[in-house]
Amino acid sequence: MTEDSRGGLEPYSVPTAPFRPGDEADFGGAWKEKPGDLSRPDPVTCEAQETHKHAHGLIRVLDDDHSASGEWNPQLNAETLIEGLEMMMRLRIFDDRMMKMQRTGKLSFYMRSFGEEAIAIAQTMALEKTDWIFPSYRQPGAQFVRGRDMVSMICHCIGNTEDNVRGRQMPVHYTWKEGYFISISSPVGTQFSQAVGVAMASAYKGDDQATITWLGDGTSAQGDYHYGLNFASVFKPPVILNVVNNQWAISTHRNVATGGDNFAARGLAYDIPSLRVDGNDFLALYSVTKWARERASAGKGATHIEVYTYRAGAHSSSDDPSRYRPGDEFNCWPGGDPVDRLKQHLIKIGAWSEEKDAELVEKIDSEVMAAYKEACTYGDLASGPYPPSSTIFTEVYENVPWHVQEQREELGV
Ligand SMILES: Cc1ncc(C[n+]2csc(CCOP(=O)(O)OP(=O)(O)O)c2C)c(N)n1
Ligand SMILES: [Mg+2]
Repeated sequence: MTEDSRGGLEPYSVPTAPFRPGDEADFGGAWKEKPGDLSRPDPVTCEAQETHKHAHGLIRVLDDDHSASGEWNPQLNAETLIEGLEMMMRLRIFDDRMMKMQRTGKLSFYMRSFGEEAIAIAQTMALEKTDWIFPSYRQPGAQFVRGRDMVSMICHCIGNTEDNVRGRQMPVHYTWKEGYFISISSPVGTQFSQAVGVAMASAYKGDDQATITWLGDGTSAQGDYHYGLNFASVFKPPVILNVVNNQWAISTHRNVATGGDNFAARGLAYDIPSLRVDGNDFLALYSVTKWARERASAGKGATHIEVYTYRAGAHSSSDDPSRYRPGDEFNCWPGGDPVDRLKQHLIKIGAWSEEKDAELVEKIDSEVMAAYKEACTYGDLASGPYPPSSTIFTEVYENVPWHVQEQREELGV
């Protein structure tokens, strides 16, 4: 019960966002949690109750001065870190180019990973190459880690003749069999229970394949999230369940998705070890995912992770965040910019420089531009060519049902 403005008691409360357009956003300054604060329990013997502090705190490795420390430091070599930085930069530049394509009518719709680049990239780098990936639309970066060709990704977004799903999916709803990367469904959240099911199948077959999946803060208010957690709790399959708390679900603030301030701790009620991690800290993300993967390999079941971050850009090309939040919120975010933080860390350890960084940006820029030009030779939204209409009817059913066959004949394709 909350007291209303008239002094009476209201039988419910309707949360609202802490800051609205015109307000000054204030997240309380630098993180209070420090890199060495939390121990790294043995992943094989760890029980859910031992992760109480990890679910309520924040696992960090990179400090505000860009040094790396604490038990969660994955001790990655500089080469691996530079690889991670390069993929994050590629994703950011790729996203910017795709948004320009959308704004000039060359593709219909787009969603950027801006501010969240470290998530899919660090977490996928911590996995084995044949682990299953069940992303939301905010983790296309996993495909860079698995080596997908950019031209093929752009062709999908356009839905042109070289689109590997022949225009059957919305842009950014990538699917890529060779990379074990499974397409999201547009109704958000379905990937959670699918991921748990696939992980159960891996365990049943005795494969050493784990499954990773992500959904957003807003989506975690749906039943699919809880069904997934419950099956994971009961059957203990090798699955890594991430809730990406980026503060917003389009225009709905994350405090409408959970009663508390915390998403990670909800996993404890399902008896699943639960961690909360700085989602803009490449090293911490890599480390928690390795930890979860070790549990999966040892047959210890699921790990639940809240990835704490901020959606720096608009929800999608159809959204205008200036309508519902202050324009400078991202600049106030204590987690900073994930790409810049890894870059600064590399500079600090003497493995990188501003000059090398500028060269890399230029190299990626021209790679993306070349991929974009090549993809457009297979067709763009404005002028085609498009996949033939007959593809509406092919590659879905092995035995085409009579009514679909009838529709195909009616269309005459
Ligand atoms: C079942 C369902 N309801 C609503 C929508 C429309 N929708 C698409 S994305 C989205 C917001 C999801 O926010 P969140 O889960 O926080 O993920 P984020 O976009 O922040 O990564 C909504 C409401 C949808 N696609 N499916
Ligand atoms: Mg969100």
